[in-house]
Amino acid sequence: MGIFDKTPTEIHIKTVMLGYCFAGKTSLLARFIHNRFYKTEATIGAAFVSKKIEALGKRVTLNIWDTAGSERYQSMTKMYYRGARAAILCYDLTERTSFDKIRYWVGELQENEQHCRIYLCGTKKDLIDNDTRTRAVPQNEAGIIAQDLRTEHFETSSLTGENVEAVFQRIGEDYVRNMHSYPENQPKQEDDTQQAFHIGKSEEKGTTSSCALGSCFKR
Ligand SMILES: Nc1nc2c(ncn2[C@@H]2O[C@H](COP(=O)(O)OP(=O)(O)O)[C@@H](O)[C@H]2O)c(=O)[nH]1
Ligand SMILES: [Mg+2]
Repeated sequence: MGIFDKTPTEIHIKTVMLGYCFAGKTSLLARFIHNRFYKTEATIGAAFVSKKIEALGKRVTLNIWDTAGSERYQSMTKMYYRGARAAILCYDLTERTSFDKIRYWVGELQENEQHCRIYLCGTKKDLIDNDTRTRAVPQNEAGIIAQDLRTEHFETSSLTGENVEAVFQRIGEDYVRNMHSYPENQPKQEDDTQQAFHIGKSEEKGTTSSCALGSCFKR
């Protein structure tokens, strides 16, 4: 490895789960982490999980934040978004309301973290495979939104596992491919005004501490 190689030895990607409640966020995460589908209670018991994958020949750790029920209050804490490099924005393919909320979540995200890529994810595909009449969101409509927002679009099933790995794999690959464009991988400057900015930011009024994320609201 040469001195000009700025590739960090450890690659961590903060990923956040976003979307309307019951859209299937926790189930998607449970399928990815435990390769299981929990029919009645999708809780995996934590607001934060971590998994190592390989992407483009590099070991990457996905550090994934789930909402622990706080999405019901719509506005997430700034801490949730800060530093996120990927957002899995879930909507339920059989539930129109969850799809109509997409732009809301995109707005929230863009307001809070400009370096985050969005992965649009239509969940519960198995329900549609069983009965096509349950589809509430046409594929081309979701495709148009995805194009508009410059996001990837996936249709997944946490019940069968269809396409679940693919979402997380893509996150890893996109990050590795674009690694040098992120501020955390830029060469460090001693007199860093950006750092001062960040310190100021963290003391901003209304910023809630990370324990707000940990508090779990059971259904
Ligand atoms: N059939 C089916 N049901 C799902 C799927 N994903 C989630 N669900 C169900 O949808 C409900 C909400 O899922 P959950 O993961 O808790 O959504 P969250 O509120 O966004 O975290 C639960 O009853 C899940 O069992 C799926 O892929 N297929
Ligand atoms: Mg959940």
